[in-house]
Amino acid sequence: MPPLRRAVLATAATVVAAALFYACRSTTPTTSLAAGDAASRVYVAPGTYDEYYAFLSGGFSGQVSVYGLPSGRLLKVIPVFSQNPETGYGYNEETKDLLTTTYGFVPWDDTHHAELSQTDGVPDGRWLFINGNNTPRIARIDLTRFETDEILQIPNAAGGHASPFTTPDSKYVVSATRFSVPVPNADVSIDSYKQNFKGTLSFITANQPGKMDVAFQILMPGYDYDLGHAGKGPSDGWFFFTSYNTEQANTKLEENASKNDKDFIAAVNYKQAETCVAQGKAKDFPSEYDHNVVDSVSRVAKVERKTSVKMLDPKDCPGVVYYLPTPKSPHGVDVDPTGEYIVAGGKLATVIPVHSFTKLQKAIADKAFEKEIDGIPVIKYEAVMAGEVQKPGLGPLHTEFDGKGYAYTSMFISSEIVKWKLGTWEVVDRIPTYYSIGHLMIPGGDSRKPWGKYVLAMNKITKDRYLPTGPELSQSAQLIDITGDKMKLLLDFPTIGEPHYAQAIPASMIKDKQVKYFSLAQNTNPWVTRSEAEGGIKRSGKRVDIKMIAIRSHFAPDNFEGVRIGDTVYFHVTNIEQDWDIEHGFAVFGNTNAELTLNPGDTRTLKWVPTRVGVYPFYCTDFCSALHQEMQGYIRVSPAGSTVALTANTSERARRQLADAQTGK
Ligand code: K7E
Ligand code: CUA
Repeated sequence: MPPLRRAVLATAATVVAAALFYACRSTTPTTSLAAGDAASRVYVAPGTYDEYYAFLSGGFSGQVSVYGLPSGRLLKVIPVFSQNPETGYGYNEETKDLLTTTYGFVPWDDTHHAELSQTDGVPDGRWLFINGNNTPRIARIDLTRFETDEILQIPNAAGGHASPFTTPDSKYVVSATRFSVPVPNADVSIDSYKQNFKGTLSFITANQPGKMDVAFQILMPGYDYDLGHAGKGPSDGWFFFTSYNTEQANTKLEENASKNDKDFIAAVNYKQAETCVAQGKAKDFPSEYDHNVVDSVSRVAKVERKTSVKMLDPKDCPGVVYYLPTPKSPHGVDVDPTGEYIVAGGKLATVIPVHSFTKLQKAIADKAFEKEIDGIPVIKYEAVMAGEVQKPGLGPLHTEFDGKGYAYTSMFISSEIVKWKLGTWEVVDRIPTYYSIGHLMIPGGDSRKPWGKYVLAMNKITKDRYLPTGPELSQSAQLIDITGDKMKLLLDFPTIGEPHYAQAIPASMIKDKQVKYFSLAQNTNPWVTRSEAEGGIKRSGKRVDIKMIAIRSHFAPDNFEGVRIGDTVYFHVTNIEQDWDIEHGFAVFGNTNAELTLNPGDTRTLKWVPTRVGVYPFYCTDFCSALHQEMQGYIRVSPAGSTVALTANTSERARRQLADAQTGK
């Protein structure tokens, strides 16, 4: 959250003071930082598993990190929007195209919101979606492989922040523009903001792997659209987005976008939008965007360039959007498990405002509008407001639910989580966090049926919590028990990048569905090498393709000659192991690219442009066996125009190892 981050740095002293102030008023004793039985509550004995998978956004790392809860053990980093030399993601030829956009190859992005797919309003463990914030995109991660499979670029948008929140059936995930821009983007004066800048709300079809697309976009007034959540139960069919900067400032927003007492939640009736689109009321709007998909059979990513979207103007579709006045510069918008309450986090508000879906329906029927903006009726605050949580603390941002009638709101400025009761709006408990909490997460906590049990606080500042590591300290997550009346701190653990949102799901819903290896017989990578005999080297002009296998503990072939300066070499390496977790790696001396990590049964390709004459070793980078250090080979590079013959040999040693393996020695 860059703007708030900046604010933090500017007012660190105030923040700490506020945190202390609130801590003193807290009903939780702060002298004992953790619950007495905390150690046993988070202890996952060697050889046993965690109860939940937690998926944390990596913020400016661009990736997802997977932790076990309650232990806080890091299980994996899933590369998504940033290249990852650890695995070759975004470097190897098979995955590079996942990071292609209409702006070219984008090797980095900023991820904010991890969102599990849902069935009937409950996370189902099929996929994890996550947004790219800077160059707006949405990625789908397959949870049988923990791999990114698909990335869709969002056109006519800038800052894909309110994303990728899902409808209860994952028919759609959404993306909204945090930064309004000219739509279509054009060379105009920035001072013409009020005339020329627009927002868009995008609905992306999401329930078929490999087929994500922009179903339609809704053209909105030029505000900043910040976060969103779908309705559920009675409010199923609606989507809610917060907006700020309804002042439409284009400079010094910290002051100029903080003037209005209330900004808006946009309540979108997306079933109505579907109807209008079906009736031809949306315009075909020329828009270039890329859809990148990993082919499920060849496992090679491909780019498809799209050229148009359906753009719906609310003026042409009455009843599609209403504005709900909401104090003050709201950030999060969260819908409770019953689907009745819509909770906003007004960063600068002194209350937590809650809207009622029932009242919204009545206000629409009664036309209880105060005005209209660009065809969007603005509903009277009193007509839609269900209640306000009084004196919750300072800087409410995000709310999650435990499914037992309570809500938990993160308070950024006063650094705490506040627990309050839906319906009575009374604060019933509070617990300090260290420090400056952003998102918080309860397993299933934005769904129809939260699993409850824990709330995870994800904090921006960790001063005093961990061993110092130079000027920048780790960001921090804190696990808090919510099974009793009082919240209890159980555990601190550091995170990778900056966590914004996270989601968690019972391990039992994912762990037994894991792919253990890829079938070599079904590998349709065009450069697959299924056996030693299929390996070799081939020249086509200045392109040289090398096909080789990796198996414990050799490459074959492993000696190559006949490559010349001016050639581009592609190493196509197939790991022909057919067993779980038997990985190999591949790296070649002097390469300016990365290594390859090879899953069993997988083919990956590394591009190498040799620039100097000589003999270059390559080796396995993953310690795979007792003879891993023997898993090496050489490639000879001769001058341009050399007549050295193009050859690929399998070394004596490799042949011997193979013979030994075959005779079971
Ligand atoms: Cu509040 Cu990007 Cu969801 Cu960060 S955002 S905290
Ligand atoms: Cu293969 Cu080390």
